Amino acid sequence: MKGPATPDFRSGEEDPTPHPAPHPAPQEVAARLKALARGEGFDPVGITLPSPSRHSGFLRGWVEEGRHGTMDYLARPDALERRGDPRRSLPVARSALVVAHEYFQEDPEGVPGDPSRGVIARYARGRDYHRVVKKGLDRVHRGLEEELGRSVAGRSYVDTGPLLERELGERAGLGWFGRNTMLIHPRRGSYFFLGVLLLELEAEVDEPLGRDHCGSCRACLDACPTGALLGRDADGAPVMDATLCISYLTIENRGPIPRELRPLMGNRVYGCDICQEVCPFNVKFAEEAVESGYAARGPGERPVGVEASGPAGPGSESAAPLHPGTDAPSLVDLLSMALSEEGWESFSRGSAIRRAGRAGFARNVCVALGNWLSGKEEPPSEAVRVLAAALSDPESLVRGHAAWALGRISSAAARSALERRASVEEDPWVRSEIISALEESTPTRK
Ligand code: B12
Ligand code: SF4
Ligand code: SF4
Repeated sequence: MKGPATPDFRSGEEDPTPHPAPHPAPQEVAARLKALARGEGFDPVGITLPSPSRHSGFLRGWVEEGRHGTMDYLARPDALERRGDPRRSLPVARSALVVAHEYFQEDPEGVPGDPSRGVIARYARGRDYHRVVKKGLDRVHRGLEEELGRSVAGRSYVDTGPLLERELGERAGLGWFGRNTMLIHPRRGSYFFLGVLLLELEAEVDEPLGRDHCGSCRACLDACPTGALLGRDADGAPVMDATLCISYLTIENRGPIPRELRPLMGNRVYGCDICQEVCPFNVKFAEEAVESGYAARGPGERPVGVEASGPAGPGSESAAPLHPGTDAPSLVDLLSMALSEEGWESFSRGSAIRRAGRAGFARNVCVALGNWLSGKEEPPSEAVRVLAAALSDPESLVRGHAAWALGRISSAAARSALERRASVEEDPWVRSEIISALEESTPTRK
């Protein structure tokens, strides 16, 4: 029996079976990746091997000491394993592209100097960076596949998986570990997000900077209001006690803020930039970010690129704004917004701020109000009114912090709001906050 005719390719007949394109040279992959990444606005960019972490022992010790607080996603055994080795996330990975996306913006007039206004950390004033950076990385990935004419296995991460992003960034030459634990670039500073694209293709790697540029500077350690930065350990690793960090307390922490730390937060209602603001590398090199999506927004506005959900949503001509902006918002307006689900939904849509949750954010604003009002001779009545309203919030977390804030005010109105709530409050922790607040408050003014 005669089999099917065998095609003779040497004769020029076309091969019907698709053949994978040959492996491109590592130098070519690196050059293409970097050009594509820069085209997306990422800068600096670098490449490293997805090899095991040199510092997973440090991470384990840090977690064992409880420095991570309640961030259980850092401490789970499987997550520790995966953080220690990027190939646990993508076994075929042979290279890691690490990109920086800058987000610096000047503080709007009013913050941080005016204690009646809330300070939102720069990184969270505009559009959620996870989406912005991830979309950019995915476009780089697709662009590489198009240019090479083949599919390339890969996965992108922006604080979205168990990778030690700063360590990968350090290895890819994007910066060094500052005493404030940030990855700092010697001519750009540290106001940048990191994103990582793991790829199956080999790519030429970059050299780490290999030098700590902090020298004898200790500005961040001296400026941190809560003493969260503990300096370098015997091996030179910068150590933070995250349970003391305002960023942790206002974003990741789901429970009450320890009483002794509340006064140290000032008017920081979401995240904290202090240890970056004082860093000489930011003072000298930080420049307004090119990415417009990260810009602060005014009352009723959504982050650039985020669509409104309904026809009469905030920002539309017909409706009054449901929420304040992220540019020096008044604390009273912030708390009024956060006491309503609708206001919170509108304010946090498309923003990284959503991570704190409504109750967590309201908690933070109550603390900032308490810090502002404790120094006031005549507390503004609208501030006392909104805190009194927060005493009836469905979440005990909000009620307890509102009680603390009212206890910092020496007015009869604050005291009577506390007394009224004391007669109906059933939650034991909130009751204890009300009792302490009543002990602390002295009714001298109306
Ligand atoms: C958990 C977390 C936090 C926690 C803990 C922060 C911390 N310092 O660990 C909290 C909530 C406090 C936090 C705060 C902030 N965060 Co954060 N956070 C993370 C997250 C998810 C994990 C970090 C982590 O693993 N921490 C555990 C510690 C042990 O790891 P590490 O900091 O990488 O520590 C390394 C060094 O100690 C080093 N090391 C060990 N031994 C040795 C020895 C020597 C000699 C040396 C030099 C180094 C060294 O190895 C360790 C492991 O890599 C990352 C995203 C990610 N997946 O990586 C973002 C990330 C680190 N955060 C980021 C940002 C922007 C912030 C804030 C600025 C936000 C804000 N404005 O409020 C603040 C900054 C506070 C600060 N000073 O760090 C960026 C940082 C970008 C940059 N330029 O560095 C990241 C990378 C997110 C992103 N994708 O952009 N964050
Ligand atoms: S982010 Fe703020 S609280 Fe946290 S370490 Fe830096 S200065 Fe301290
Ligand atoms: S403030 Fe000084 S010590 Fe801190 S990270 Fe910057 S250069 Fe290093």
